[in-house]
Amino acid sequence: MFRRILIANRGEIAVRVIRAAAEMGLQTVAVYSDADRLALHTRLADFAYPIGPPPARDSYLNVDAILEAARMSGAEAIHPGYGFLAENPDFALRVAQAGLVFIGPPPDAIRDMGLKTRARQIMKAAGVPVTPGTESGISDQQEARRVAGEIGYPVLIKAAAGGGGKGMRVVHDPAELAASMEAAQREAASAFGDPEVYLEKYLEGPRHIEVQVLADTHGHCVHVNERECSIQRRHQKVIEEAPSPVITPELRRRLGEAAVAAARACGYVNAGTVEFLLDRHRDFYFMEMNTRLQVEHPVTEMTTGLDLVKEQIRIAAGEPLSFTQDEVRINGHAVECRVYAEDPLNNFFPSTGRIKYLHPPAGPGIRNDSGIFEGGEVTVHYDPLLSKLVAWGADRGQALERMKRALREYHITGVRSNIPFLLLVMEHPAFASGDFDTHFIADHFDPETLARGPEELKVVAAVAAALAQKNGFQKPLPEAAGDNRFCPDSPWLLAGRRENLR
Ligand code: MV4
Repeated sequence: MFRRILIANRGEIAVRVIRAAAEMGLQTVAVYSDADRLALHTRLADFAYPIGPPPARDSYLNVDAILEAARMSGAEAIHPGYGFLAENPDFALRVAQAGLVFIGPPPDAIRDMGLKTRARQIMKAAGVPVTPGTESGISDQQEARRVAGEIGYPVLIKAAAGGGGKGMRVVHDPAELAASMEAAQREAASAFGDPEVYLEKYLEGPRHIEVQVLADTHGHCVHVNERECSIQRRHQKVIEEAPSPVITPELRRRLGEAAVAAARACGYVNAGTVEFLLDRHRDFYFMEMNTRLQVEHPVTEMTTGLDLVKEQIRIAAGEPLSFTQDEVRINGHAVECRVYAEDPLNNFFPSTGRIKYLHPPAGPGIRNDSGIFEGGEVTVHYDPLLSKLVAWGADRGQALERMKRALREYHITGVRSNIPFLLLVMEHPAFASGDFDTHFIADHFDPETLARGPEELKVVAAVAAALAQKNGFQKPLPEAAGDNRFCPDSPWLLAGRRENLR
């Protein structure tokens, strides 16, 4: 086992990795940009090295600075977290060339799964179901027209170097094909530096189901169940849960076997995720393989009892998996909300600023993986994720009740957050019933309606005004609604009490 590892990341995931390493008795090395001198990960690690100015390309993407910090600190391995360098095969290679261990998959697996057409070739050859479509890039209009005719409309144009929805175009009619293909190629070229696109049959209203796999260096590979990730907004996941409300034990076994076959087919080692689309007939198709620890890994941890980061570190250190497929269980249900610094009343525009007041939720069944603190700043430089709020329950109903309770407890001022929006989703009958697909948010939440704000807010504002009038304005009003630290009889606080709203 390693003695010391470096975490090439920031925010909640750097904190998450530091905690796993600390529990294993390992020393931790943080790297930080000038913007993160006082950040949580910088303070929690045993050692911390500055790696450059705030923009990620000058710091968290600066391979030379990170490798130099590893050398100076005496770290033996590097955990990349997610984002930044996590799925960069050249970084994984550089780490190995520096005589260090990359806590992640082999560079070839990262490269192969990063090329979506190559991934489809490998999966098809391994007998993993893929959506009807092409396994190589398409360059000219004639070929596109011919292939789309064979597959049958609607078809989806995807970027070969892509993923995450960029460069994607749905085509319903042959007349739209040429223009859509040019647009997709342009978008792919600017987003990925590669204009290559390919075609797939477009599945309407699929669910996004992904399977977590773990593979060691001794040839063992297991799956540790699925996550339901259909609740997303513009290809950004918002709510994830485990298990999926629609997966039966029989379907879970088949999905799991397909995921393990996918991992084996690309020579996978370490933790990875195989994403599938599930159609209305409960048929599933390989979509992508993510060669990193995922943001939503906690819902798997809460329902299996595993610590996926510790498993990653043990695998990287050459240890065999300590359990077999038969020993994997599901205990209860877990749901995760991604709490973002964005304004649901303003088309989810990112919200930056200093966090003036923070009261994170806690209590039975609640886990809040967070990288923020009171006095900390949310900047334009990094991802606007504030924290990942996870609720566990003996069943889905209890997990959802706990999540709603925790969202109502969660107070943050200084930046806007999507917490009110998350509550609206939690309270939606279609979400509660489990009957939803990847279009859920687009279908049920109109940005203009959201921008008008909830009706209750108007009632709360009217009651607050009346109470302020009645009590007189003896106390200075807090600077923002909800900031009641120094104003226990704030009209906002009083108006929020049920008895005053009756
Ligand atoms: C699809 C699809 C329907 N049919 N592929 C979106 C992100 C990228 N990873 C692939 N995506 C999709 N691929 C076929 N053949 C629908 C989507 C899709 C989607 C997938 C997962 C989660 C949310 C989504 C929202 C819209 C479209």
